[in-house]
Amino acid sequence: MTGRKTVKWGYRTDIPVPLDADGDGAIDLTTWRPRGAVSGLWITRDISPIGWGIEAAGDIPLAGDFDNDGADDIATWRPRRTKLLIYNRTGIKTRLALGEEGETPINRRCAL
Ligand SMILES: [Ca+2]
Ligand SMILES: [Ca+2]
Repeated sequence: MTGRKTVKWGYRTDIPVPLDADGDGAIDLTTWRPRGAVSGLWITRDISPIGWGIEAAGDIPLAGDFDNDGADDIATWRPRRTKLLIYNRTGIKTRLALGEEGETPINRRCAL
């Protein structure tokens, strides 16, 4: 199989979240590591980990270019409060009302 390679990445409990962290158009290896009541860790290759989102609050990780700067931002959707909690790469935090309890957010990126 040419053009493919296998890379060992993260822990078994990590949640993969495909995103383009640097805006170069290529997906960067990223996972969200749930840590109970402590902020979950966003781990992207070659970028310092970022603590964002709380597993114990039921947060669901997702990513998208919410500020339209060309690079994907990290976010979690908190179903109990129906809030999207966004953390962009410059450290700006935004909370948006979104959806209804019982819904499931869909990440627009595809890992393929
Ligand atoms: Ca990239
Ligand atoms: Ca962005």
